[in-house]
Amino acid sequence: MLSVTDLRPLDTATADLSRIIPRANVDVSSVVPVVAPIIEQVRHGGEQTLLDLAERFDGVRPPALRVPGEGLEAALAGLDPRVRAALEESIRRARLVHAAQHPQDSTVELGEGAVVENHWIPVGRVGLYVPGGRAVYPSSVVMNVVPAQAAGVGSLAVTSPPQRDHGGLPHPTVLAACALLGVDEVYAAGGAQAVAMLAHGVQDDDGGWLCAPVDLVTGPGNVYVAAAKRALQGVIGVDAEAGPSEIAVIADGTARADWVAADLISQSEHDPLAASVLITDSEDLLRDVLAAIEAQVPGAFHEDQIREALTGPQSGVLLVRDMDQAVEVSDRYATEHLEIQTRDPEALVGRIRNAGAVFVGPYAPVPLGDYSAGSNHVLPTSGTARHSSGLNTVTFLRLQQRIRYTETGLEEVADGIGVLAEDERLPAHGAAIRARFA
Ligand code: HSO
Ligand code: ZN
Repeated sequence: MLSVTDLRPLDTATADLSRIIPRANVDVSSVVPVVAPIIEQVRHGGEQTLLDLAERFDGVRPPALRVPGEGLEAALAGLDPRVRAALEESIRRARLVHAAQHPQDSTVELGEGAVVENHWIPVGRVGLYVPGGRAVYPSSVVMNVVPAQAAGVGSLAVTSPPQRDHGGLPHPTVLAACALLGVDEVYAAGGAQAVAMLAHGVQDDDGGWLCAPVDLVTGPGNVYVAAAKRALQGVIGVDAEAGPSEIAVIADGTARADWVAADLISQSEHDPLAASVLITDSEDLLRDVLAAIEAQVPGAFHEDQIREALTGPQSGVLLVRDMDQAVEVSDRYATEHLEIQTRDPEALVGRIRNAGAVFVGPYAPVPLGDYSAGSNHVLPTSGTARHSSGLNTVTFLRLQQRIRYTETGLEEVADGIGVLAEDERLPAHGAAIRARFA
């Protein structure tokens, strides 16, 4: 099912790999003009506008935009106890990992009377988007809410598409996860309209806020959600774009072919555009993985979607000379998830620079991170791991510097500032310093 590209003869250090490395053709910018009128509509509309849009795009009219407290409690009461226990364990692990990500404030003394402090301050109000179209992801509630709470965000709104089968409310397990996490502000809105709602807010008839505007919107979504986040960037902050799932596996001849196949298939069930890439130096493993895929896919729950994803241009096998070339290619690909299934994974892991998350060894498959490792599953896709991180506690913090200088401290650098200000032809800058010593 996977196509094979032989990179062994290629000098991958210098070659242009952009056409060789498998990649989905998702063009978010082309969708921005499609979502622009929806954003405008929401900006000038109210609750009814959002309910109209839900009816049009989600095929159901929610009873109200905001899910009432009783709706959250009922969802939690109706939650399967096994699901509840599993969610609680995911939350417990994620809280431990995300608490450890909180940076320390610091104070730096640069001389007598010269101090700069670094303070980490939580974002005031955030909006968390939880998808609910092709699939419903209560696990994404955990992955969005936990880092925001670990950062100390005071005001937090979750929005998720209304479900036809659930009377126009978001999925009950999504609601139950919100309740478990202590989130009581939940909206039945999805798509571009939900992002617009969070960015511009929604007023009631008396001019009060039904949904107050947020400062930052995070969370994965489809291409319309991504386009709306792009269009509204500036009005709000946004996290890195998380597109269709990607998995790359670096494996050698010692890897278990059936496990590698299972992991590649696991992410392909998310989306027909999901990417599964095997990077290997072993023709034997390659043959065995392809055979294992052929054996495992027939009868799979999402068989059609898996086939489409595995045969798409975004998926494939890259045959490399050795593990050095594997690392080089993997870094250029900059995958969302990277698994290392080799004889000595530790020898490679420190050399990987570009990957949203690295799963080390045969007992750390990607679905572990999707649910219960404690790590976050909202990760950068489409090569953006070169410059961006997955969702984490720092996503919800801002660094504020406090500058405390006394007369003595300022005097010490006054001449230097005057010289630099002259050099930049900004004499008023120098004058503001000199005035204090006149
Ligand atoms: N693998 C997805 C996250 C997820 N998996 C949620 C299962 N549920 C992110 O790429
Ligand atoms: Zn997944």
